[in-house]
Amino acid sequence: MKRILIILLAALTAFACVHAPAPCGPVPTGAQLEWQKMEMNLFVHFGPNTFSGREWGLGTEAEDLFNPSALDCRQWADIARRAGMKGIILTVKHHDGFCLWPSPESSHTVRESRWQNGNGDVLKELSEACVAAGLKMGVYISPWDRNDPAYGAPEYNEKYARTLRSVHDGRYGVLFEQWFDGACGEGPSGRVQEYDWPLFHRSVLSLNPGAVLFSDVGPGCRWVGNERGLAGETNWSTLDADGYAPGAGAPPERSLGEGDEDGQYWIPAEADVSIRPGWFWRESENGKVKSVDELMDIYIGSVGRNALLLLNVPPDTTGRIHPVDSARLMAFRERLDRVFGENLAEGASVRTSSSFGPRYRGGNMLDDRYDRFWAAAGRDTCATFELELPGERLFSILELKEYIPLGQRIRSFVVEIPDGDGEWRTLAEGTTVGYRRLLRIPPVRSQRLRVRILSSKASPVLCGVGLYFEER
Ligand code: FUL
Repeated sequence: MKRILIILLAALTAFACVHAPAPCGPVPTGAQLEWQKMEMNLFVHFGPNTFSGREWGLGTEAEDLFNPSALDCRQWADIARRAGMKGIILTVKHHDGFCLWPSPESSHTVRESRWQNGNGDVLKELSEACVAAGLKMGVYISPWDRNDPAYGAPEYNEKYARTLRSVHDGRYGVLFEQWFDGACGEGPSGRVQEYDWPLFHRSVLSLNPGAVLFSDVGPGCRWVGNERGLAGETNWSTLDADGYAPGAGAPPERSLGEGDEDGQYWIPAEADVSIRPGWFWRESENGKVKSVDELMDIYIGSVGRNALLLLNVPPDTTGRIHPVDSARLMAFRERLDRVFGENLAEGASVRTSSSFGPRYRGGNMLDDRYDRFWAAAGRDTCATFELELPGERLFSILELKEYIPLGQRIRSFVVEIPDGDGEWRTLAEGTTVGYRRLLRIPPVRSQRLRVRILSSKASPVLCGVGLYFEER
């Protein structure tokens, strides 16, 4: 009898495991999923340009130009953490070639400068500050180098690969992202380098397999195609990257912003933008720091469109983030908390057109666990769900989250509320969802709301729904 019971139990468990929604198309790796969950990171442009006022250094600057009077990476990390960011990416080598760490591969580094008598190491200071603040750290190491005499010759590729290895070998901890910039110009010899991308990728991944590699075309994540921090209204995390390369060979701006619905690779978008007009700090731009309203539009247009936001806040010549920028970031955080602090859909009852089984009910969308989701029945690609809130609520943003380990599926949906006659009236329309979609809708007071998926590549799988009110 006991044996029969055990066999029955095993059969039931096996059935439950098999009877789960199947993935659709490419899916993220574990590292890509963790990366996407970071949502918003701090970008830090810092180096000789901070002192010269240039955007692209020439590579001929004296090392002594770099001399921050009161470098404070803990301040950067503290500000990033309080703003709600999860990581920091620092330009440890921009196009001028100057290295913010004593790179063994270069003679144009902090070691050759008078800053801290040549004993300083910004990368080390930042890695310690990130550990203390509980943040992840990533690096921007420009392949284009206007200082290195080898640039433009085949041996430069080897040298650059060694540079990558010397940063990713663990001495600065585990780095979550490697930023490969697309800009590629002439070096001191007047020649342009032909990059060996497979070598560069191998060099990082062999030592740091969890690193997400950024470039115009991934492979870990892709540039969003503009420097305004905005993804397409439609934004697929899949891309047809074959035949394309970073830089001049990149796909058109529109593909980068929107992805490709049937792209073969999972390469989600990263939206980079500066809080100031330039990437580097400049005294003359202290009055041009983006407003909270502008930052909010950027947030909705990036995080709210299935992209990761990489917001650049460049330190000044002291080596600290300027008070104007830090105050703006804190005000931005306050606004985010005010808008998203309370999910007005909480406590709602959820009715769905179908569900894949008892483990995949609509109510799962309202708990905070990412891995508990509503899955519609296998053929229900035009599924709907309806929320009945505990009372009337005023809201102006709808949030939807797809459970992306099963792929990105939804192509389009409509949002409806009942009118006075009990008929459903369309309030807004949306296209893709992805990891997180924030759709601004006309402010409305209602107790009921319906989302109708119009088209989906496979039955929808949603792990989150939210309603929020934003004063505008
Ligand atoms: C660009 C660079 O040329 C800019 O200087 C900046 O670093 C930006 C983030 O990427 O390609």
